[in-house]
Amino acid sequence: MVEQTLVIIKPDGLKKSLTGNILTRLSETKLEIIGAKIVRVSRELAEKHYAHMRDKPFFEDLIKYIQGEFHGRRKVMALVYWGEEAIRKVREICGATNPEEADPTTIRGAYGRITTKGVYENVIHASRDNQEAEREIKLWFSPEELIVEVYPTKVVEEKVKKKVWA
Ligand code: IDP
Ligand code: MG
Repeated sequence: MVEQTLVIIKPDGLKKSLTGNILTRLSETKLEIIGAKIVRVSRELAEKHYAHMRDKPFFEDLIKYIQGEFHGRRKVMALVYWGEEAIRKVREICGATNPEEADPTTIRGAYGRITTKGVYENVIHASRDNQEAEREIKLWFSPEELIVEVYPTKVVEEKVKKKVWA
């Protein structure tokens, strides 16, 4: 089945100059990138992204981590990969959530670490299933930012102030 999945290269990945390595690993999947951008993650976006983790004891650290507060880099790279079995293929290359348990040949196994404070700095996020992918892609990307219309869209008329090039 053709699917789409959200990938986020987390602030530790960017700080450690791993972007190239990670994209190279992901290119082994032969999937297509249909959207990509650098994002400064707001508290609101972070909380929505990790809404399912709200009750975890490490929730605050998780929010700080994705916002880049531990790395002095307030940015992440967000990508949408598209193609046959995209979700499984990307999750496989990412490896297990706990970087110490992740297979060393996976992205998390090779580059992740657990800090002495207990934060899993696992370098990359990837959607777990179709439902999560849809929720996350719609949260991080607008339809115009993707070159494939992966979910139904509608046209609305909106009067909004926006910044344009001067
Ligand atoms: P996933 O990223 O492999 O899908 P989730 O369970 O969705 O794993 O957790 C989201 C993120 O929360 C993980 O990527 C990791 O950064 C962090 N996390 C998950 N479990 C733990 C934990 O037990 N301790 C510390 N951080 C955790
Ligand atoms: Mg997850």
